[in-house]
Amino acid sequence: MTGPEDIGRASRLLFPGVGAFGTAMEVLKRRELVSPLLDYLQAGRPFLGVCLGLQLLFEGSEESGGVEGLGLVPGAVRRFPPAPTRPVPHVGWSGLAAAPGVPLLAGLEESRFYFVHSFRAEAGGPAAAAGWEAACSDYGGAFLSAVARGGVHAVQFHPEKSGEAGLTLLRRFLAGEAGSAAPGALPAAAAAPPLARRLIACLDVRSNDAGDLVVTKGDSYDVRPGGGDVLNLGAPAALAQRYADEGADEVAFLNITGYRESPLADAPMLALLRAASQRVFVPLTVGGGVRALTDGAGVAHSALDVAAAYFRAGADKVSIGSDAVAAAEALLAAGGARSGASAIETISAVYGAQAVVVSIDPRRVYVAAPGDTPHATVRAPRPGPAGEAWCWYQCTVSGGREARDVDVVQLARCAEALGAGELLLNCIDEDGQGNGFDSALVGLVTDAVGIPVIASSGAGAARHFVDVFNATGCSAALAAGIFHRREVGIDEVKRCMHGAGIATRLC
Ligand code: 1PR
Repeated sequence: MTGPEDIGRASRLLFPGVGAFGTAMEVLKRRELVSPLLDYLQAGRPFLGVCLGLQLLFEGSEESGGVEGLGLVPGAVRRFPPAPTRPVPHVGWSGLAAAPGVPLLAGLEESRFYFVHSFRAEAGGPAAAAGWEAACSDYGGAFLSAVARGGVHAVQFHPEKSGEAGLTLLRRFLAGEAGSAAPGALPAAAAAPPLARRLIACLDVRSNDAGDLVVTKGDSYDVRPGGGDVLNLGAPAALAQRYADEGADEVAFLNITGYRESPLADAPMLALLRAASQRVFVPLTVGGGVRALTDGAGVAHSALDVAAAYFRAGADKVSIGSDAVAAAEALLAAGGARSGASAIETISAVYGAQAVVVSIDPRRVYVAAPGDTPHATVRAPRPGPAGEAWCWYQCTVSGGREARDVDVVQLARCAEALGAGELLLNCIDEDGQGNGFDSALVGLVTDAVGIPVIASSGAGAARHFVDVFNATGCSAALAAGIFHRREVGIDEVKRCMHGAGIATRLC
C-alpha cells in the first residue's frame, strides 16, 4: 500500500491491525486513508480486517478513549473485565459459533483459531441490530469473533496464525467468496469450543563451535555437559516446522547467547525467523538480547530497534529476560513510578502488551521457615540441601549466570505493571530434569498476576502437563527436551490432556 489512490484500485483489501487503536487511527488519518477506505467499505467491496482491523471498523474503543474509529459498524470496543480465572490478554486457540450465510466461515465451527487481544466488542450489541454479527466466541461472555456484510469481513482472531483452518479462510477470501447482505442469526457462544490450554515447543538456539545455528538443550541451563561441545539437537527451522505440523500451539525460539551478543548483528538468527515464518502458521515468539545496546561500530540501538528487527523477520511476540529484571529493580527502587523508558514499556506502547512476553529464569533458595526471608515463599517441592522445608525463587540474568535480589512474585508484578502481556516462567532447578513442572512456583505466580502465565521446565511425560494444568491457573505449558529427543510426542500430550478433560486443540 503506498497511498490513498491504491485503495480504490484494489480488488481485495486485507487489513491486518497491530498495535493500539488510537495510534492506528492516527496513522490512517495522517496518510489520508480514512475517506477512501470508507468509500471502499461502504460499497461492500472485498475486505478482510484482522484483529485491530476488526476493531477499527467500530465507532470507538475504550483502549483510546475519545478517539473515533471508522464507524462502519455501530457500537464500541471495550476491555475484557478482569477475573481471577480469566487472564487478560485473551491469548490462545478458541472456537467460533458462526451465523449461517457467511461462506468464509462455513464448516469451520469445529476448528479453533488463534486470538490475542485485550479488547473486544460484545455480542448482542448495536452491531447485531445492524446485521453485522457473523460469529461469536466465549470468554466470560459472548464477544464478536467475526463481523460480515456483503463483501466486507473482519475477524478478531489471526487466520494467518491459525494453522490449516486459518489458511482455508484466507484462501476463500482470495477466491472471492462473499456472503449475503447480512448473516443469519448468531448461535449461542456456548456452542463454540472454549479457549484451549496451549502447548508450546521451545527451541533454545545458539551457534555451536563449528559456527552453525543449532537447537541445543542442557540440564539446568548447562548446554556443554562435562565442559564439551555445545549439544546439537537439530536445525531450528526444520524442527519448528515439525512441531507446528505435529500440533504445537506456538513455537518459541530463545536466542540463548543473545544476552552477550547483538541480535541485530546475528544475521543467521534473523534469517531463521524469516524462514520459519514462511512455513510455520502458528505464533512465533523470539527471545534473547532484547535490550538497548551499542553495536561493534559504536552505534546505539534501543530495545525497540531490536524488537522491531525480530518482528520484521517474522516474530509475533518478543520475550525479554535479563532486561526485565533490571526494569523491575528500577521500578522497585522508584517506589513503583514508571520511567517509560524500559524495554517492556517502549515495546508494549508501540506493538501492544500482547506482543511482549517476559521470560523469568528463577532458581530456588531454600529456607527453614518463611520468616527467614522477606521474599514470597512456598513449601519446597523437595527438601533443600540442609533439609529446609521452604523456598523462595530468586530471579537471575544472563542465562542463569547471575542472581539478583528480586523474587519471582516481585518480577511478575513489575512486568505486568510495566505492560507485559504474558510471562514465560522457567525454573532452573527443574530444567531438563524430567520430573514434572514446579506447580508450587507456577501457582505462586499465576495467583499474583492477571496476565497469562506459561509454565516451563521439567516436563518428562504427558501426564506432567495434565498435572500442572489441574494444579494451577497457567494458560500454557512449554517443553523442550522431551520433544527434541522424541521421548514424548506433541499429539500424545494433547490426547492425554483431552482424556483428562482439559480443553486442548486437537489437530
Ligand atoms: O536475557 O533477554 O537475553 O534472554 C535470554 C533467554 O535465553 C531467556 O529467555 C533465557 O531463559 C534463555 N536462556 C539463556 N540461557 C539459557 C540456557 O539454557 N543456557 N535457556 C537459556 C532457557 C529454558 C527453557 C527451556 C525450558 C524447558 N531455556 O526455555 O526450554 O526449561 O526445558 P525442558 O522441557 O527440557 O525441561 P535475555
